[in-house]
Amino acid sequence: MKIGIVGLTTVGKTTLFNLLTGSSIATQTFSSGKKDANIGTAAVPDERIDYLSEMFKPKKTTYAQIQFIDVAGLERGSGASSNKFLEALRQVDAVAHVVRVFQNPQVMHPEGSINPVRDVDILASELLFSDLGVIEKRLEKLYSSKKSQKEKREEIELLERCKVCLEEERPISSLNISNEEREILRSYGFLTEKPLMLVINLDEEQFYRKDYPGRKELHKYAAKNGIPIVELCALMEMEINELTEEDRRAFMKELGIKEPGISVVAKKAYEYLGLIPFFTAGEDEVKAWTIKKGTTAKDAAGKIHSDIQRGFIRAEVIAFNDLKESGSIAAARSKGLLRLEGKDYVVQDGDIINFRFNV
Ligand SMILES: Nc1nc2c(ncn2[C@@H]2O[C@H](COP(=O)(O)OP(=O)(O)OP(=O)(O)O)[C@@H](O)[C@H]2O)c(=O)[nH]1
Ligand SMILES: [Mg+2]
Repeated sequence: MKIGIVGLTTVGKTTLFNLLTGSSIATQTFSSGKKDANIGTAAVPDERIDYLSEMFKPKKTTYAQIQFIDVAGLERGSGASSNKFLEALRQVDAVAHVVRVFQNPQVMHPEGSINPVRDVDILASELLFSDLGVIEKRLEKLYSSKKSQKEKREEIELLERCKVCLEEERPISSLNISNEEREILRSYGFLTEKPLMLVINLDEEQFYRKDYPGRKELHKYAAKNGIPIVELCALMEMEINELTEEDRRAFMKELGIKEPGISVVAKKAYEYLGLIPFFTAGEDEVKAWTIKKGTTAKDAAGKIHSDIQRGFIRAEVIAFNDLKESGSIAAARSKGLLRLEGKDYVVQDGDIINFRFNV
């Protein structure tokens, strides 16, 4: 899974990127103006993987992974023209919009004050303009060629619909489009078509208080538009991350951070995108795989290898909690908790699966 990090300038995007991916890209109190994207990968913590790893003592343990792409900050009114760097985000699965609410007199807020709903709106328009720019360019090309006008009628009509939608200041995600149309749009990677989540960047004091200017309005806005919100303190958490494991735990407890930022962001993203993990476990490797909710055993097998999908015979399945309670695969088997499932079985969150296949 790929998540793009966007936001106004100096809101803490790169700080968040560092926190999530364990990178140490330099941050400054002024806009970096850096136009090339930072790309990094985060392992999604999962206690179940830790547990399985203890049990199977594999040579390798692989957590689910999320790739994060951090781009330069957007400014009000920069419009389609200066948004070339947004190209790096065309193929992400979701967009995380970082919104500043932290107070920091050393860092200027591009709008001069803390107002999260306003900032969410500004960013939404910038993404809108960016998509509009892409559409206008493409339409111009299609209209200028008589031949493609005939051949690409469907595409032209669809783009015209998207254009009207954007001109009415609505995201493309609000359009009712068929699966086929979605396929046509895919290559464009429209930013307003992507699922959006908000990451609110708090300071320590706001974090303790669990409040900040504009919180109520923001939550109301997000609820109305069905946008998930994550609230965290990127800078504080990043600093804690530089400590030893033991100190880190102590600090997190003291500061009331229940879960590390990557966990919170990953959970929200999984839930929002309708994704779940399943596991494979053995002496060689314990590994988390990510699938869409509702995926059948045979399709899940295809995640691992197309041969396993093609030659699928059965799936040997055990729910994580059943295995944990039994203590071992053998004990679970004798209790009848190890099930044999066919190709249409719908894989559940936390299933541990051994695929039987024939090539
Ligand atoms: N107090 C406080 N300062 C923060 C926090 N997050 C970021 N900052 C500071 O804000 C400044 C900008 O942070 P960056 O992470 O570089 O922001 P950015 O959004 O990547 O900035 P651009 O890429 O230039 O748009 C740095 O000086 C950070 O230390 C926070 O949670 N609290
Ligand atoms: Mg940055």
